[in-house]
Amino acid sequence: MTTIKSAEVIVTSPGRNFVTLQITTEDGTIGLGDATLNGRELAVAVYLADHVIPLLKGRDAMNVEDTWQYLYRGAYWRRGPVTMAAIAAVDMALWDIKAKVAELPLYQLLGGQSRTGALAYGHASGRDVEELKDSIRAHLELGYKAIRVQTGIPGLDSVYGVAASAGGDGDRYDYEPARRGAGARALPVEETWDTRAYLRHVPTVFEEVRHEFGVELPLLHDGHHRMTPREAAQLGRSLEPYDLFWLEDCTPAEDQAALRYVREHTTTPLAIGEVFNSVHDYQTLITERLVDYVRSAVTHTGGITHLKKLADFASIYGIRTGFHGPTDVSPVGQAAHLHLDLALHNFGIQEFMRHSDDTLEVFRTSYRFEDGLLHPGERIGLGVELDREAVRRFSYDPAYLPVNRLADGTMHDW
Ligand code: KDG
Ligand code: MG
Repeated sequence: MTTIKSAEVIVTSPGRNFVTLQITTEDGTIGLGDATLNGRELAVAVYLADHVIPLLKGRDAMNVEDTWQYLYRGAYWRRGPVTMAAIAAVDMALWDIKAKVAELPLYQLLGGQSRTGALAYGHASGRDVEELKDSIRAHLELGYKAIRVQTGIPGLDSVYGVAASAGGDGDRYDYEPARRGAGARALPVEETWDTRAYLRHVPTVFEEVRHEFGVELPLLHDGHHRMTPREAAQLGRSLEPYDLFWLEDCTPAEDQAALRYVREHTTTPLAIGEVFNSVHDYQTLITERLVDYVRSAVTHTGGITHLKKLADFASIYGIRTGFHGPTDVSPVGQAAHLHLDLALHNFGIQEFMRHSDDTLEVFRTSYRFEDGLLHPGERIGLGVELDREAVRRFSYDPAYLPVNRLADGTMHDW
């Protein structure tokens, strides 16, 4: 019997917070879904517990599409990160169950293997160029075949996304951007930002990196939504000689039309979408071919059902995927990405940061990283199991993403 018997929200914090939905059917099949929304975790946990779980009992777990539409249309209030993360968790869990019932790894239900593994990119960063080069070397030694390059900026104390720069609280800023400010209350860390200094410095860094590591290595860069269209066009142009794989999130993502200006002024490939939660957020970007890669995460874009629709829509316009895979997407969400990556024809690249050892104790995964490629493994379903004893060891610990201010104190975009 594949009728849903129960569903439970599990919040755990093995180094960072994760929200997981576990759905159990009458015959005891268990499905897992990731509902983690970095810095706003409890909003999704409550939405699931109070508004979604009561609707699930008695539904047939096999009807994945119908349940998706029921939760999306039934809410009346469409989209939004909280709603879409909650729907995503249900959707992932139901796909997990369906693949377990079929006794197949999930990618087999999504079309089977289009490739032997998914090209992954890792995160290299450094406070200065020497530290950055060391980080790139370390990633190459680990087997990475594509590398995201982030750098400290002279004159700025800390830069979001740069491991080891001092954060607003003076601690090392290892790559977990959600942290607490100083003091008893968990306020967001405040950082100072200077776009002109950034635009001056970044091309000089890519010059040195290309000089040292050659022209072949695929290099990526994340602008974290910090530029105006004109500034983004300037950066895109100044990076053209260094032949980037992509420039990510150059402008604030909600302004789709901004990418028209950027596109007209630079041939640097563009990627966007980690903060999007619906295929509708991409309508202009895709139909006008304003980007080269769609960056959604399965967790924040309504799950496997909706992400597959996005990928198929993008494929019609020759646009590829590059799903968002930082450590705030849990191993459950990352496993879902890998099954899609293996199956989708228009797969481009997969972001990959290894989760901490504590996290991997809580979430027992079957996926593997070998020679620069990720593979979801052959375990049936998503291939992730939750260790309930380990879950209990790590209780919720509030943390927020930092905010940026300009030198005059004004809040800055990202
Ligand atoms: O929660 C925010 C992070 O997921 C984000 O900062 C990571 O920009 C990011 C990336 O590209 O991985
Ligand atoms: Mg990003």
